[in-house]
Amino acid sequence: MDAPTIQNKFLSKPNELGLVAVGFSGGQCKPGTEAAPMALIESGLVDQLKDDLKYSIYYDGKVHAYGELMPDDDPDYRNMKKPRAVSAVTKQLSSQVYEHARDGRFVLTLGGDHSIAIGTISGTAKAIRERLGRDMAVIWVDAHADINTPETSDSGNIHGMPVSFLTGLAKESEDKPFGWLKDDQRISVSKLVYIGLRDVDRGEKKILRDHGIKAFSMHDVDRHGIGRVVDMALGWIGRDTPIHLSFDVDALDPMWAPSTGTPVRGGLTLREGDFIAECVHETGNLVALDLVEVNPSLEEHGAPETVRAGCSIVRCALGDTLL
Ligand SMILES: [Mn+2]
Repeated sequence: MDAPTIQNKFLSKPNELGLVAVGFSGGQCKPGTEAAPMALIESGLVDQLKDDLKYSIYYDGKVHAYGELMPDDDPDYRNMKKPRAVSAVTKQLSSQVYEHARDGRFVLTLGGDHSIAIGTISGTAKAIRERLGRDMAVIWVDAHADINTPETSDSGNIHGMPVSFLTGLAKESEDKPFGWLKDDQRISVSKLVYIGLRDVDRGEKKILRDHGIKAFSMHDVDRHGIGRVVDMALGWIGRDTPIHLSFDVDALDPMWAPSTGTPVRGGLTLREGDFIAECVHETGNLVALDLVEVNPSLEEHGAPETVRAGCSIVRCALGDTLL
């Protein structure tokens, strides 16, 4: 492997990579995703990014569990489970990601469950606004839309709600959980595009329709093929827009990524997942990537398949090529 040849349009230090390892699983109920960052790193991911793809890695060497931020008491609020814990973690993560992005580096965040995207995307969006004076787009690759408001959610698990907070469909006053999230940290629903959806709640379908949010489900992947779908997704957000890619490993079919908390059959192949990441890299517009919902405890022998799939997605998004 060699250093990427694609010129990045929006990073001032494109060969620098800020890595944030988030060992937090409080946005849902199954323990295990907090172990994913270490499993990914131990499988050699960071060494590959450094030695093969020639990135300078900026990493504090820690998997952050944010134990010091956990409240003693965290009763449900607006139907949300662990609202104060998730709010405190994502607020802290937002500033960690912001610091890397403000310095003009790429930011890679290894989760953790998908609630952490409230932190990562808010951090990148704010930094990109400050550095470049422009809005960022988000490509959300997932089996689920994760756009429930607290009120439309059946489960109350916040990993099903991050997009509603990030787009401002759900808001809170200053003194309440997620009240820290401000408009300069949010994204527009018109700059959001989904790929891979196949398990969308009824309330979420209404939200997607009512706000005209662009979404490519597995039906669209079947109809058009992944190549056309990625073209259409990139066309929708515009060819000259910074992109934050938030990749939930459950977008992949459980055949390729079985170790995840909410697997849904009928998903992307590993090649289709890699292809999305490759194409987004090729735009030269990618400024940040999340890889979330790998759960090593749900597969015997520490989830080798799912960890390998996750590593592959990350390498592709960072410029690895087949030839
Ligand atoms: Mn998700």
